[in-house]
Amino acid sequence: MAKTFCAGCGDRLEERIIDGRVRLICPSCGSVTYKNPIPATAAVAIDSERRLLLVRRSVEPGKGLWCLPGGFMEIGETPEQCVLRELKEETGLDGEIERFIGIEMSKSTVYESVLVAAFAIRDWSGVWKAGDDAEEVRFFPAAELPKIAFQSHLRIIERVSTARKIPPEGFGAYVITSNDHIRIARDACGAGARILQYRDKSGDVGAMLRTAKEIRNITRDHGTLFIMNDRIDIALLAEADGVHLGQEDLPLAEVRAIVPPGLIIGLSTHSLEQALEAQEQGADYIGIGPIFATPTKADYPPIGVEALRGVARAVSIPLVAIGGITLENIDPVVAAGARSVAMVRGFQRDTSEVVQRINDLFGPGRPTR
Ligand code: TZP
Ligand code: MG
Repeated sequence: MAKTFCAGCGDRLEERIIDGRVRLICPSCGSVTYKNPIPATAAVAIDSERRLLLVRRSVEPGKGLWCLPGGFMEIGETPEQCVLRELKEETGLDGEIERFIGIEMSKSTVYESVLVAAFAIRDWSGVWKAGDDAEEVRFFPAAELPKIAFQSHLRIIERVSTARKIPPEGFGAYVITSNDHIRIARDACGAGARILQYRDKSGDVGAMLRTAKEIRNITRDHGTLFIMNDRIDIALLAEADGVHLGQEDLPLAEVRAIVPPGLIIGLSTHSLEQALEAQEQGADYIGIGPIFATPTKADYPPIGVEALRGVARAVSIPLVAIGGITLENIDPVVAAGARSVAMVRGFQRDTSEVVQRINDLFGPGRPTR
């Protein structure tokens, strides 16, 4: 849909450099025709099984591929009105705006450049029925998404999906900070840790927030996932990737309801029953332990590697073995099916070397569960 003719006098437009940019100008009347991205919206609706609502496109561009429900804004419409109208037209569903997710841009063969404002939708209801430029409506699990028509939609999905952030083969070394949190974060990230948890029981929340922000910068620079232990407020304020909850913290479902979609929620479990329950509740990963006796969690009886083997067989979500693990006793833990190993004391000294040694243990040829 290239702009070729002057909308005012119909003469053929010419390209000319104006203010350092290539502009389209009419040689007859001198008016400039500007090219701008076209504003559109996209809806992110997730069902109780955390599947994502997609529609299959019946028109170009991207005919036959899938995308988020959405479309172009009409004059006189707010972005919120637009996304709810498009949702209704394409899927038959009514919904409410939960929150603004963000803006992503797409290059388009037809429209040149599209600006997509994405909104999370809650309390959607009605009977799904494809309409308008959609020929099919379906909910997809995050791990089984079809080919997505637009780069902007893919990036929006990446923003809201936790499953896409978690490596299917596990994290390898799951580093938990203690004492000198910043130093451990720097060394661990520099050595290739894929995930780092900031665990601070000091109770000084002001100092914790400052440390969390610093750890956010370090982890971001290295592409390491940053998980905040216990504190949802600090996780959100420091823009962590996730929060790690214990059995005595706020219930997972309640936390899920107040955090942005895409925030990873991990849960500590201490038995097979708790692990299955955590999976059922929709935890993104589970910590299981203590495997061995540990002064770091002295009140909890160790569950042993046989119990770990049972849990590794029974659950399908990522599993992190924790508690009393050292480089000396890690082999049976790996053999029992752990694909990730978390330590507190174990990362206090020689952090870089220990991270590398543990990551190496999870290379090709490791035991599978
Ligand atoms: N949860 C279960 S055991 C444990 C936590 C936080 C502590 C692990 O610490 P260490 O020093 O690696 O034994
Ligand atoms: Mg805790």
